[in-house]
Amino acid sequence: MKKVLMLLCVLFVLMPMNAFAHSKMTESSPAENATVTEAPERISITFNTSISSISTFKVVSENGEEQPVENITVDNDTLSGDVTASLADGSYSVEWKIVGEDGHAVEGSYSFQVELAEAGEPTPPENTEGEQPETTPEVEPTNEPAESATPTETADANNQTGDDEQTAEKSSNPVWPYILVVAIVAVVVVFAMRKRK
Ligand SMILES: [Cu+2]
Repeated sequence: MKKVLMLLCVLFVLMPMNAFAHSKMTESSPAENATVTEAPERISITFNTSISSISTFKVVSENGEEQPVENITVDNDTLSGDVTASLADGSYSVEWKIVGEDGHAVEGSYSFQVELAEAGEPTPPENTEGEQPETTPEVEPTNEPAESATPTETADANNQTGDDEQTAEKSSNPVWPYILVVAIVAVVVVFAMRKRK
């Protein structure tokens, strides 16, 4: 009996750390804290593990109004959905609720800003392509334009590197060792109880 107890202790100590590591968000589009100049039509959130298909999210404006999101789908580690309203300027929070690979429900949120291009600025009509003058310095060059252009780009770059990271992490951190340990513990416990009789 003592041996069995000792074995149980050893097994508990050996329990892999990933038993305690819940799924977490790694990437998103729009990116966390990003400022986008076009209303996003689609939002996607990527996690460090695959997630259950019952996972969902909602988009809430800064005054607490929930924005319509349709076609929420889960593709392995990515949760995404279509934003059917054209989001106006402001801050939005994406509140996600998922069930991770380890079966645990996890929730969290992040926010992004929408700052649409100024309404006074006319969009160049597409049919005058050939006639466009080479230089149209209508917008006074300040420091701001560069700033608003960056977030979208960095978001894309992040997404790509994030994908690589995830595949690497997934293969080196599988769930089955944890399941195996739980199975062994169960067998040992049953065995110990039988011996007691
Ligand atoms: Cu967990």
